[in-house]
This record gives sequence, structure tokens and C-alpha cells, in this order.
Amino acid sequence: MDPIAALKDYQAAATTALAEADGPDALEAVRIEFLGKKKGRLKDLQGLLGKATSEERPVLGKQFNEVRNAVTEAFEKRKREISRPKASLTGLDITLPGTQYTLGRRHPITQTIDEFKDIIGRFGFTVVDGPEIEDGYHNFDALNIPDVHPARDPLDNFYLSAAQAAAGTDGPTLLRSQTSTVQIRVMEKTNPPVRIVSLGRVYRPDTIDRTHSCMFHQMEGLMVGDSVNMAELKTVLKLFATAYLGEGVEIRFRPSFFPFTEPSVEVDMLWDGTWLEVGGAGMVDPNVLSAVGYDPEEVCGFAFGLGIERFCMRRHQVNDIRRFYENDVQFLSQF
Ligand code: FA5
Repeated sequence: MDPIAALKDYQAAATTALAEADGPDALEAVRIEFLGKKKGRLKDLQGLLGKATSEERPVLGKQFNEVRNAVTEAFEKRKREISRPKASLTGLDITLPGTQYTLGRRHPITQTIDEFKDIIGRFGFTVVDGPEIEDGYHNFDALNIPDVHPARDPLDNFYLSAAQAAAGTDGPTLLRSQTSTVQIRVMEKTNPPVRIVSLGRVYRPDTIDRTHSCMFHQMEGLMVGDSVNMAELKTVLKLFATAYLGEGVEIRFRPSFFPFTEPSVEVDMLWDGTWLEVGGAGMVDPNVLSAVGYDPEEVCGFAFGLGIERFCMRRHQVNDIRRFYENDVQFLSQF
């Protein structure tokens, strides 16, 4: 074959093969075929040139070098194109900074719950869970709440008639109005001594204001043994509040009434010169102990229920509970 024509063929075939190579593997195959040093089409061309006469050789040699350099350059260019990110091919400027995603964070109430668990865990309380959808027995009956008590009023509870119908039960089904339900569920299954807390959501159709929400969180505490007393209850609550809010916190206990404790107290906390109610507590009523099969002559206990939002509000100087539930990212991102 005429060496000049062979050089032209070689260059044309290499140009086509490079254009068709659409990935690194295909490109490498083209390199081996057209630029391989040991064998391949370049080697064949060299063999052809070797047969040229001594007059032809300088001219052909020069042309051979030019063609080989051109194919090598075309190969390098194609290699750069293939390795370039695809986006640049669609006209995007890949040197611009990428989209900055902001990481979410845990809700302040979730953070408070975790801190509560940590603190109360150091007092030896174990964390347990209970259901948010409850039956009337655990929300009222076992807690010594009489049938005619206003705490059962439909205006004070979220009764779930559809859930009740689905469960096929006679008694009511409702969103629990307090975490005290968990006291009962734990004592039903556990022999004394008991030392548990349960933290979670509760629901009440209260009028919403600065310190009231329809859904909020409580931490229930229960300690049962043979000599548990009111002084220990007050000490636990005072030490707990100090651990969460600092040395300066002032707590007071006001005589009160709950059907499931006797005596009962309400717990207030001083915040900027005003007392804010943060919980209820007392010695577990003997009727409650009997309802779960404990002998009130043998064991006694204390229980408390604290409003988690109100502690969190005082700690972070949030003066309206509604702020926690408005999904205002600017507000939430401060915690
Ligand atoms: C109870 O719920 C009792 N179960 C507490 C208890 C437990 C007493 C064990 C004795 C033994 P009370 O309804 O007072 O009590 O609520 C307790 C706390 O929950 C209140 O002090 C307050 O901090 C918080 N709380 C009550 N209602 C709301 C509401 N609507 N929004 C936000 N927090 C509330």
C-alpha cells in the first residue's frame, strides 16, 4: 500500500475511533490500537515506512511524525473531555459553590427530655414508656378518679369514639390526659420496690395561652418501697430542679388535691418574681396501691408529674409555650 495513503487512512480511522470512544475503557482500547508501542496500527505503519527507499524516507519520516503527534494530541484532548464532569457539558459552571444544606437539629423539648432522663437517671430512676392512647381504666379508674369526677368531663379530654368502636370495648378510649397512667401500667407488671420515670406527650383541650397548650409533655415519677416518705419526694424534686435550672432556683410546695395521692402538693417555681406551677405530686393513695395488687400496709410510695415545657421555658427564658409548636425555624435554630 502507498505509505502516504496509509498515513491518511490511519489518521482518519483514529479520528473516527476517538470521536466514538465514550468512556475511559473505550478510549484505552483506541489508544492501544492506534498509539500502542508494541503492536497496533502505528507499528504496522513503521513497518511500511521501513520498506521505503532512502530518498523517500526523510519525507515519509517527517509525515509519519506529524501524523503520530496529531493523533496523540487528539487522544489527549478526548481524554480531557471524557474525564470532565458531565455537568460542564450542559453549560453549568461547576466552579460555583454548591448548594449549602443546613442540618436540622433536635427540637428544644426533645433536648429537654433527654436532659431530664440524664439527670433523673442519676437519682436511680429507670425510664419506661407508656401508650398515648389509653383506656378509661388506666386514665381514671385505677387512679382512684370517681365516675362523677370533673377530670372525666368530655370538655376536658380528647375521647376517641372511633378508636373505641374499633377496639370493641365498653369503656372509653382517649388520648391520655396525664402520664400518671404509666404508674398503673408499671405497678400492674412489677413487684415493689419500684423507681421509674416516664416522659411523654399528654393531651388536654385546655384553653391555649402563654403557659397552656393542648398537647404538652410531662415527666411522671414513681417510687415505691417499704419506707418511702414525703421528705424524700421533696428532696428529689428540689435536687432535680437545681440540677436542671441551677443553684438559684426556688421551689415551693403548696397543699393540693389529686385523687391518686394523699397528701398531695402542687409544685411551683419562682421565675422573675412570679410563681409558676410546674407539677403535681404526693404520696400514692392506698386505693391506687390496692388497685394494682400491692398491699398498702406493706408498701408506700410517692409520685410526681412535672410539666416539661414549663421547665424548658424557665431555663431558656421563653415566655410563651406556643413558640415551641409554631415550627418557626428562626426560633428553633437557637437551641
Ligand atoms: C397532673 O397531671 C398530675 N397527673 C400530676 C401528678 C402526678 C400528681 C403524680 C400527683 C402524683 P396537673 O394537671 O397539675 O397534674 O399537671 C401537672 C403539670 O403539667 C402542671 O403543673 C403543668 O406544669 C403541666 N401542665 C398542665 N396542663 C398544661 C397545659 N395545658 N399546657 C402545658 N403544661 C401543662
